[in-house]
Amino acid sequence: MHCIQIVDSHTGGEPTRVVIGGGPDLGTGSLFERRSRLAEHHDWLRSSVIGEPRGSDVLVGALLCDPTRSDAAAAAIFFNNAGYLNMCGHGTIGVMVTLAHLNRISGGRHILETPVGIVHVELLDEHRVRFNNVSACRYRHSITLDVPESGRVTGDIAWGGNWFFLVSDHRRQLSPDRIPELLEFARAIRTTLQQAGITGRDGAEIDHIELTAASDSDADCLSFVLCPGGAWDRSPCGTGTSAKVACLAADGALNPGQVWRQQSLTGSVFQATWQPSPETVDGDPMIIPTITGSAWVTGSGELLLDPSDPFQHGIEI
Ligand code: PYC
Repeated sequence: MHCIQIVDSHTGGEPTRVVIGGGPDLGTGSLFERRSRLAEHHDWLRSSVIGEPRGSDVLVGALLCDPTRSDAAAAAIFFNNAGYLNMCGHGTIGVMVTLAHLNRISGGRHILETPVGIVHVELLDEHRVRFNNVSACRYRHSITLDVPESGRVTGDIAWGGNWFFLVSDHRRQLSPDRIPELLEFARAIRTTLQQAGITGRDGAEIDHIELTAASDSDADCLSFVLCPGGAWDRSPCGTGTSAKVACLAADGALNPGQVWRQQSLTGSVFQATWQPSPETVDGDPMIIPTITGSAWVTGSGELLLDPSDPFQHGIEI
């Protein structure tokens, strides 16, 4: 029997399952290299932890790894039902609250390593976390798409730690009773992007679709994010909020330091600000988004992988 030790949490309703023991030995090297090793040789961990019957399409996993930097509190590789994420904002908040729950960190500033770079994080209290995300930018402005059976939409392509297509002219109500329709629409947008060969920089797949609308609460924006594996993000999506802020910054619609509050369909809110980044990409300016949100630990325990169980590594159909 193989045992995997986990701690579960949710950030604004979006679950994170942190693997704290029982994972494979990924050897040494950068986190990016270790993520490739995990994907190529040990994908059973992802499918066992996230797949049914133990997990669900909504769940995001985070494998805790030894950091390469001596000043980093931890390193994490994020994954979901479809594969491996570059960065995960709600997951970062979940990892930090989990580390605090385990008494591995105390309040204050910490460094978290991710496969796409260093994230500076501050544990504000038992539940609240603020982090400076990896540098973000808008890549393309006002791309027009003809989405079969849905009509014409215009959106921006932006990097917020993952690739996003952000649409605000969708003529749809963002409300919980419309979720099946929103999922279908967002999936159709993603398929249209793929069929048209529209990508992020260097041909990167745009695997997150973000629909935004004005909020009737005190938030600045309501958002609905389709994740790569087909689920919608119950949180406002940390990388999605970063991508949105990068577009606002590029439009001159949000000043450095000005607060932006983005709300998900569950009602949870992330607060964001931005500052200029010293990094540029192909001569384009980048920003550093700062995201604040809260997480709660919901459980801890062991997953048991019994070699006699035909679904010990999850159901793969
Ligand atoms: O918070 O960045 C995020 C995220 C990505 C996918 C699910 N959540």
